Amino acid sequence: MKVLITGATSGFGKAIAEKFALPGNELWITGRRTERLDALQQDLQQNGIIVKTTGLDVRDKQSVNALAAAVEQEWHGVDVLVNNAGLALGANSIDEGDTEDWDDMIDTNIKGLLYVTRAIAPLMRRQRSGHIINIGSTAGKVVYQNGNVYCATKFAVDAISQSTRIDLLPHRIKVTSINPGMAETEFSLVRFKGDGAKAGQVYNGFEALRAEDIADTVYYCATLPPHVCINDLTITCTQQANSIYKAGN
Ligand code: NDP
Ligand code: 8X3
Repeated sequence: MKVLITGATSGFGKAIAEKFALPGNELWITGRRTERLDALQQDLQQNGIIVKTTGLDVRDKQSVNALAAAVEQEWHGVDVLVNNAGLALGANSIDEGDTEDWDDMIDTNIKGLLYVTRAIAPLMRRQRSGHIINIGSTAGKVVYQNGNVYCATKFAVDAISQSTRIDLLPHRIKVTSINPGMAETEFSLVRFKGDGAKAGQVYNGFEALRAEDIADTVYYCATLPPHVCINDLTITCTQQANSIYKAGN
């Protein structure tokens, strides 16, 4: 299986790369922090896995198209695309939000995902197979206070997944949207701009999902028989019901 992953430098994306690092699979890992990509590549290659890396900011359309051209030249096709790169920035009331943060979230979570899909889907169409796995969120199912623009981007991912599935139906391309609840990755550290204490508080008092839980789920979806597609899957830790309802200890 040839697997292309965006945002593989930490959290879900890194765990997904590690999960798929099995004999017979080839990985193409991307993200902006290239030193992390190189370290992960070295780590996985020690086990004999072929891993390619590309420093990629999904907001940069030209870089995305260059990646797709390289993938076409070297792989000729892609079996699984995991559109994972994404982020939340800030958690403010709509009347107090930082519009720069809004731009970054919209450009990454919506437009970046679209650019990558637009560039890679034709390779799948040509081979008449493929699987696009979009990482959405419980925030794309139920909004929460101060989630406003982040939630909107994940609602957009939900809509894009649904319509991509319909558009690519004639080409035998699967589209799966995986919607995780709260998971302890670097997500909150990024959201709170490096404030570790604030980020840690988010997960205090309950056992959140781990990156490996999502990697296992992605792997399960990607290894079902060719005639089976999980369209939409919401996964939370046991102490969370949705974006709003959580149980403490
Ligand atoms: P992390 O912060 O640990 O990882 C985010 C990844 O996205 C990093 O590899 C980062 O790489 C990459 N990324 C961010 N911006 C860009 C960009 N412009 N171009 C390319 N890559 C980028 O968080 P998670 O692993 O938790 O997040 C992964 C996805 O899961 C996101 O889409 C997030 O919205 C979603 N999610 C997270 C949940 C959680 O609670 N953790 C729950 C539900 C969904 P780099 O900075 O090196 O570019
Ligand atoms: C991340 C989950 O609840 O922090 O998508 O928005 S949440």
